Amino acid sequence: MPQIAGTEDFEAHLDRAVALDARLGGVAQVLRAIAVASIEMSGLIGLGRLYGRLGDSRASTNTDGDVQKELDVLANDLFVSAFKRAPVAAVVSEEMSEPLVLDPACLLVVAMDPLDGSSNIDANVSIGTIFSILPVLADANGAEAHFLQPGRTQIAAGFVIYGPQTSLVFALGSGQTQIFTLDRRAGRFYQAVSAPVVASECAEYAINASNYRHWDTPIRAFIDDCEQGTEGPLKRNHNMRWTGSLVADAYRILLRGGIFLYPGDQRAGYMDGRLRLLYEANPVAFIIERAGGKASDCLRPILDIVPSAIHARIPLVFGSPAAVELVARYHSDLQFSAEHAPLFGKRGLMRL
Ligand code: AFP
Repeated sequence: MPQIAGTEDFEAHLDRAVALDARLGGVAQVLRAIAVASIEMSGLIGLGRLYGRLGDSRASTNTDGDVQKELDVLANDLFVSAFKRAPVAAVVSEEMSEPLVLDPACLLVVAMDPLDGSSNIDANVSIGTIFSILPVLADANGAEAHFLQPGRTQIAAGFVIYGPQTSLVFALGSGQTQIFTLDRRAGRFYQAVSAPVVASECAEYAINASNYRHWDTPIRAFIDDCEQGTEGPLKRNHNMRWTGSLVADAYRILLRGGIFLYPGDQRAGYMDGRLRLLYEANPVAFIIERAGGKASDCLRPILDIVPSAIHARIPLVFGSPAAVELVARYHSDLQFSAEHAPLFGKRGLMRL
């Protein structure tokens, strides 16, 4: 089967970007390192149990307090090794409690979730590597300071999804989002979708509905309205998808629209939701915004938020702009939220 004629390969794409803006030279080297490491990751994941018990839990836990899976640690080591061969000053990872300093003379830092969705490894569901590339701060007081910048300062960001296809989804510099897919026969990534645009409207929502009883009223009201379909105030039927893998939901929304919600809720430790600002919300927000979508913490644009700590959590809502704006209205206008909630009569504004 020949490669689809005319599709640009990843190397040529980066060369062209650097030719247009020489300042992107260092970032291009980091992206090349991510691509090479992800090809190795893709091969290991593709073997599944033939490679080993990748989904087995280890005695160790990560910053989440989550038990680490074999593949979490393997992925972290693999990408850290890759960044040692690239112009990277320091790395923050979900699998490491502190920043890892590599070459302090370099001008870039990388925050990553080396393997997101690891609870899906043994279920053979798409999982991913999520990355955020930031410029170092000239006056930083310690390695951590470089990472406490709002996501709008990212120079490049995105994720690799290890699914039926292994695809590298990223935005670089001021460019639009790009999707490059791995041709295993050649061992190279080729452009699959140039500048995808997130559909402005949304007929599909992604949320873990088992947490309904823990949600605040605005989220309940929005989901209730989605479930009311054409009989409700949104006047359209909705479908629901929840893969339990951020990169899989993000990839689907990038290509067919929809809205993803992981709000804060009343469970212990979930006041700010489950997802991390630095290496999950910011990279996803970066590629979604560059594709015409929106990303918020239910109210504020994700990319404007200054992280309070390197592993800080943040509520995350992203996807079709009209839907993200509507969720913000349910939060900013509680009267609107209350009047919209068809079950308003059965509950007050705030949960008892
Ligand atoms: P794991 O890496 O522990 O599998 O978590 C995946 C994730 O961070 C993100 O990819 C999913 O969207 C979200 O958690 C799923 O969370 P719930 O298991 O609470 O639905």
